[in-house]
Amino acid sequence: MTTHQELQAWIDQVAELTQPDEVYWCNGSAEEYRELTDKLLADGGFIELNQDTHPGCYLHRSDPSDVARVEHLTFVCTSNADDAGPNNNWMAPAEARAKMKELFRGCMKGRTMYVIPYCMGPIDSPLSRCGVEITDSAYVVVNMNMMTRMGDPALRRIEREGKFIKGLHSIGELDPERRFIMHYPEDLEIQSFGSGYGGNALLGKKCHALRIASHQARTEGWLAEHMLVVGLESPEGEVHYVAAAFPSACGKTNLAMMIPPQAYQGWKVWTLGDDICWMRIGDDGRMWAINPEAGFFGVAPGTARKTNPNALAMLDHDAIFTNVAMTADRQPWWEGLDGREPAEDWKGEPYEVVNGPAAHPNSRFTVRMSQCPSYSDKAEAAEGVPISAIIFGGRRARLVPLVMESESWAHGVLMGASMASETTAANIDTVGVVRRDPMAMKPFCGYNFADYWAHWLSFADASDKLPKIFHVNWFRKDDKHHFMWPGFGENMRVLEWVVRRCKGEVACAETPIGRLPLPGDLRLEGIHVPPATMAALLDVDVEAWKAEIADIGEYLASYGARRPAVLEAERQRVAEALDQA
Ligand code: OXD
Ligand code: MN
Repeated sequence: MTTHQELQAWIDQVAELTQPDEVYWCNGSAEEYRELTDKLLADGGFIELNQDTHPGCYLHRSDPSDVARVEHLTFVCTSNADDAGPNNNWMAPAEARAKMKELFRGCMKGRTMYVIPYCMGPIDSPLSRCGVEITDSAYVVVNMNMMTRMGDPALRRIEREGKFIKGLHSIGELDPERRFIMHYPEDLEIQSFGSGYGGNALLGKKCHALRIASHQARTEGWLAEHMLVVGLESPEGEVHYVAAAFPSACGKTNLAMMIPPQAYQGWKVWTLGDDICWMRIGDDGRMWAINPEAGFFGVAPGTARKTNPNALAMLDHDAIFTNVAMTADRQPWWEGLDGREPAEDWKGEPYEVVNGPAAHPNSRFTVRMSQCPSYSDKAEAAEGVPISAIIFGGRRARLVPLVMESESWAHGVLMGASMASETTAANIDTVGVVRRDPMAMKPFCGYNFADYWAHWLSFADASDKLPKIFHVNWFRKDDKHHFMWPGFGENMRVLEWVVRRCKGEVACAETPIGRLPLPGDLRLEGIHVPPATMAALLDVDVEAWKAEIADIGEYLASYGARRPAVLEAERQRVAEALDQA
């Protein structure tokens, strides 16, 4: 089925090992999508939702033990354990391969083996990279159809280029005891067994576009990041593109589809991606980015008219829902959605409050990016978009100001490397536990974080037109545990300051921890944030920051001798500035 000998040999070898009834090469056509949907409807893999209110929408209920990524069963298998680093689970490649071979042996008997050639990124972009996923799940194929550019055009590119990432997936028996997600970055290969859930099974996403791609990016001189990408268009029609990294549960999808508030009449926010960004320095010295994905695999609960009207608008046709609840008239439902009532919960039981949430908290929607009302016309651009600013952020009830700009690229890398988020404790009286999640890549960096920071730092000398780096915190709370900043669309006010800084239009306050807005430079008309609250949001508590910087020092030191000296020197520079403040 292909002129690519290595690919054909691999397919033959996998078929011999896994023993499927048939091998099917996916072409990515609309007809194929319809046939697979019919098959899923016939065998119970899909439940038809109300086709009058939600044409082309289907519900998939996963095994109740298979509803999330499994970090403890996810391994990076490098020849040398130190290359995977303390940030990853490691297994020797030979041991991992032997273990997986036994799991895969005969696992596709009675099943179809689907071969999915796919391209991460616009099909004609030099920044894109291709892969082939082999899977025994039709649910995976239809999801990959929305999430990637898959089928014949991708296969032609693979045949032309020669190089592709090998991903082998089987749902196995969905037994949590026989479940592993293995990555072999040195061989550009992924093996996943025993899960049908998104991040474990749609191998183009976290496995390829982050874990393997981060390794590939290091060897090829680019960056594969866990970042959303948006375009911010001013009333004058000038667009600035921003890439932003936040750990889970910090509103990345909402920010990616933000609608500017009333006071920002004439401004537009354009969505390019909500999860992953690949960037490289272009011939002009600027950083150019693409979103390798073609769809959204978003968390459904909390998606509401108030938080994300654009997401709601794209979810009433041609979408796959996984583990959401259903109304009596078979419309999808999740917590936060008003105007409808759940009748069946995510397990298919009659909904009872005592059984917990109706939709699983990690229930998802899969939808093509082009269905988003704020979809950018640059999302398919082969050259990508030029990035003006990189934003890091976390959920911090205390200490971290609403926004700050780094002094330099190295300082920005320190801001990213020391990023942290608080666990969202059920008891609002407990300050959440602060967990470091550098660049929001803790579960996704396919190699040693120390080497990853060194790779980030290496860009400093590569160009004098790099994006400016910022850090934001939408989640500060006052003594009464109320959020101090309104968030959501109002974050536009912070983004405007970021853009104005990039354009050199506005001055700033120099502080030991970075550059902060001067009073009055954040536009506040139309919202009520009292001056004392605003001052607190932009305050630098020197003593508390000394403790934070010491804690960051301990964290970086846990990476031992591989921790880049430049990063530690930068940390000491900030520590000394605090001592002198
Ligand atoms: C995701 C995640 O699913 O980051 O995107 O966990
Ligand atoms: Mn993510």
